[in-house]
Amino acid sequence: AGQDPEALRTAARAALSTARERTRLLTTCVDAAELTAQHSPLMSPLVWDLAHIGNQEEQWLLRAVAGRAPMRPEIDSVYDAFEHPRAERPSLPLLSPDEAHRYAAEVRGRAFDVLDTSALRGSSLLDAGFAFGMIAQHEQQHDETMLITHQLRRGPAALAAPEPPPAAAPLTAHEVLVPGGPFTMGTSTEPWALDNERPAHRRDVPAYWIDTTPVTCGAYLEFMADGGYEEARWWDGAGWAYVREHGLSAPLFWRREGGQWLRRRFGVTEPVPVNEPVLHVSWYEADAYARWAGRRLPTEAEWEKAARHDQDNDRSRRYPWGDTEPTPDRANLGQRHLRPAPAGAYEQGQSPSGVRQLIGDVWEWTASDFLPYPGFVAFPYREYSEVFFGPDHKVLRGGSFAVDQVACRGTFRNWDYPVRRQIFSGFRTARDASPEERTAHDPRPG
Ligand code: AVJ
Ligand code: FE
Repeated sequence: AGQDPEALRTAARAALSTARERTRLLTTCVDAAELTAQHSPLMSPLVWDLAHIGNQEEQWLLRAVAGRAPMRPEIDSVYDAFEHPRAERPSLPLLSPDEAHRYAAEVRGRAFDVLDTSALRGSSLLDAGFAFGMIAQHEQQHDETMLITHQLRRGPAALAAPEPPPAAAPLTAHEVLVPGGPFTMGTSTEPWALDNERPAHRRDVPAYWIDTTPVTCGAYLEFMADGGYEEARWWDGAGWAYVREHGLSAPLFWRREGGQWLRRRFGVTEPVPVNEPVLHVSWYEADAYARWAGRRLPTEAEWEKAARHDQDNDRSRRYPWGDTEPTPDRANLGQRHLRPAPAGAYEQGQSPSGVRQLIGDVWEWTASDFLPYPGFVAFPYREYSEVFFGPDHKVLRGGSFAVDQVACRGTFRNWDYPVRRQIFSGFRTARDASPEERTAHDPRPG
């Protein structure tokens, strides 16, 4: 989005409309009983997400931006995510599916009027259409959340999508060496970047090796077959306690039958696809696999440097392939496909050093806690990021097949508890470069 108000308006309208099409699909492909049911204590009823999407849009675009009076002040507390944990939401006086659809549509009509008449500058909320971009991202984040709910739902499939592309040209290497030295992490210029991605700052990252693709189900099966879940030495202490207590022995949605591993995916059971990035693993499982493989998870800075740093001119790109928006030949995003593409797909989307599938396919766990960047300022509300900073949450990067491009870029940061695995989470691994590799490849003089 440039600074021309008409171009900004067009971009904001498109982002909001794309989100709403997806929201409609996710909330009309099942009946009212399925929309109001709670399919897992970890998730809200789908109808809660729907009205919450409308309510956030009303609060930010109609009230904060346009100064309008609340349409239905009595529902604000019902749709406040901080007042009511997810497990509690089914017992709230929720709008019915019809009411929720109508409310969200009414808010949207008025939000488009605001967009058409707004100057899109003059305040940090309006500059570059930020509030509209933020609300489009918020809706897409809930569209991913709702897709997780669909994955957890029992019963026959309600959603279908074409298969992703196959693995492209064979990989020339399974890992690449990223030279040591500083790079610019985060952003101060990306117009719709959220508060936790800001500001841009220099980060020195010593040389390291990183996998060219996410870890596959086939590789993960080797860890399982080697007794990975039975040996404490691979696990973080808290992770070991957790897998023992809950008797975990495979990724979520996997089960073994007749000597074969199967997994359930959106209502369909299929053999575990060995070439596909492993999905639905917790941070603890990712961390244990990496240790078993003699490796480790990349830090968040290592992930971002691999995804963005252009060594030739010491510049950080918006995406691994450059600064242009994602296209279907570069990244698996937006629920276009309802699964990750096989490891090695999307050659067009690779980084200059040949690292693939950094954007899209699976969210990638990193070694890092979710912490503010130096100079962080909460904006526009503390509850988006600030209240989650600290050692309880680990950072995930790169986006999954389930998230739209408006809510995914080289700087985008997601976070969750290390036990979480209903999310579309996978990982890749890294390792330190040897002392010789460090000095040989550090571009700094002396
Ligand atoms: C950034 C994905 C962790 O879903 O809890 C949605 C996004 N924030 N509504 C979440 C979000 C407020 C958030 N994550
Ligand atoms: Fe929300």
